Amino acid sequence: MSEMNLKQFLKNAANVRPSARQLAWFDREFYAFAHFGVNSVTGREWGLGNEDPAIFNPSELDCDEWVEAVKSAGMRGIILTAKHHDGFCLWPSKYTEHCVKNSPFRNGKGDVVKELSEACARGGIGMGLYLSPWDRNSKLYGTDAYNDYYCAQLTELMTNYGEIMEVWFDGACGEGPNGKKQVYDFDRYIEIIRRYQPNAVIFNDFGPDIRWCGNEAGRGRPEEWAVVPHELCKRGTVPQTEGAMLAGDLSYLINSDEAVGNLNQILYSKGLVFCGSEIDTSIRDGWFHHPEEEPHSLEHLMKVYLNSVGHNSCLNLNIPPMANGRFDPRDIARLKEFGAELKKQFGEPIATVEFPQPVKTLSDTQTSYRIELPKDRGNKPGKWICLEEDIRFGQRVDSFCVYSVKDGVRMPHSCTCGRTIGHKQICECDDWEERDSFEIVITAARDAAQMKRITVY
Ligand code: FUL
Repeated sequence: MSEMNLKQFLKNAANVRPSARQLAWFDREFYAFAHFGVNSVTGREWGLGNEDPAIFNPSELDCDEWVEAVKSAGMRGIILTAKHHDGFCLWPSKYTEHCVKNSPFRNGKGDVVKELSEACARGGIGMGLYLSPWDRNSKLYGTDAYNDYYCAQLTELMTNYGEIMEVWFDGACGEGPNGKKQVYDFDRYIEIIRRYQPNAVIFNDFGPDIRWCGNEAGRGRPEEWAVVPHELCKRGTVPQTEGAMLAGDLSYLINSDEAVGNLNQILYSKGLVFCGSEIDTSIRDGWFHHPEEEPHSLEHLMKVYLNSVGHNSCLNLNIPPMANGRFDPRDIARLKEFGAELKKQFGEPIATVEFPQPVKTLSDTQTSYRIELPKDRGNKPGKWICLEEDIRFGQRVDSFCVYSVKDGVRMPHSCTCGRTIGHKQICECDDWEERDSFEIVITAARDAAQMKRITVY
C-alpha cells in the first residue's frame, strides 16, 4: 500500500461510526446481569434440563430491592436470564410447560420478567434479557423445529415487556436428544429483535452490536478498539471495504490478544465494523448464587471497573439472586460500598473541559490539549485523568501521553501514557501536587482527534 493509500485507509477506519443504539449503550457504561432460575435452588451452574418446576418458589422475590441495590453502585440496568441452558422459563411461556406456570411461585401465576420490567421502569433503569439458545429441556433441540420454538419465545419476550435495552445471546451450544448440535438461526433471531425492539443492542460473541471481550474474569485489554475487522464480528454491518487484502479467521483474537482492532489486524481485514466490547463477570465466583461463596473485594471490583468502563468497554456485573428471590445481603453491602467508592473517586471533578480544542498542532493527527487545575483544590493533585473521544465521529486516537505542567513548563517525563481512548479511558497519574495543569499529547491518530471531554478527578 502506498503512503497515500495508507493515509486514506486509516481515515476510513477512523470514520467507521456507531449506530444510535450503540452510542446509547456505550453511555450506559455499567449495568447488571442477574443469573436466576432453577440453578439458584439446586446450586448447579449448568442445569440438566430435567429439574422439576416444583422446586422453583422464590416467595420473597423483590425486584425493587434488586433495582435499588444495583442503582446504589451506579448501574443503569439489569439483564435477566429469562431462560438459561436448563430451559426453565421465568415467564409463563405459551410454548412450554417447563416454566413458572407449573411452579408454586405465586401459585403458578408468577412472572419474574414482568416483575423485573415493572421494577426497572419504577426505578428508571433499563431491562435486558438473556434467552439461552442452548436448551437442555426442549425435545426439539437439535432439529429445525427448535429454531421456530426459540423464535416464538423470543417474540413473547420482545412484545410483552416494554422497552428492552439489550438482548444477550450466549454462544454455548450442546447436543440435543438426537445427538446433534443445534444450528442456531441467528439471522432470524436478530430480525425479530430489530422488528420489535429497534433500540435494543444485541450481544453475541461476534456482534452485531456489541461483542464479548473474550474472558469472564473482568480483564480488559490495554488496546481496545471499537472498530474491528469484520471477520471478528461477522454479524456487524460493514460500511466500507477499503484495504481488503486477506480475510483470515481472526476469531482467535478474542481470548488471547492484548489488542483488538490495531493496525496489524485491520490492514489484513476485508472490512471494518463498529462493535464495542462488553466485559461480563460476576461479583462472586459463580454465575448463579451459591451460599458458600463470598462477593469479591472492593479492590477487585475497582480494578474490574477501571479495566472495563475505564478501558473503552462496558461492564456487565452479575449479581445472582438467592433461591428465595432476594439479593444476598453481602452483595447488597458490597454494591453500596462500591457505589460510595466510585462516588469518592469520580463523583466530583477537580476540572473538566467539554469539547476541548487543541492548544498545539504538530500535524492534523498529532495535537495536544491543556486542562488547567484550579488553585484552590486543597491538597488534591489530580489522580485520575478521564479522556473521552467524541465517538459519534468514530474512534481515532492510537496513542497518547499525559504530562504535568508547572508555570507553563512541561515536565520531562510523562505521568501516564496509553494507546486507545474511544468512549472512555481512565488513566491514573502520579500524585505530584506542584502541577498547575495537564497537557494531553495525542502522539498518533488515524484522523484528526475529536475529543468530547477531559476530566480530572
Ligand atoms: C456462559 C454460560 O455458559 C454461563 O453459564 C453464563 O451464563 C455466562 C454468562 O455465559 O457462556
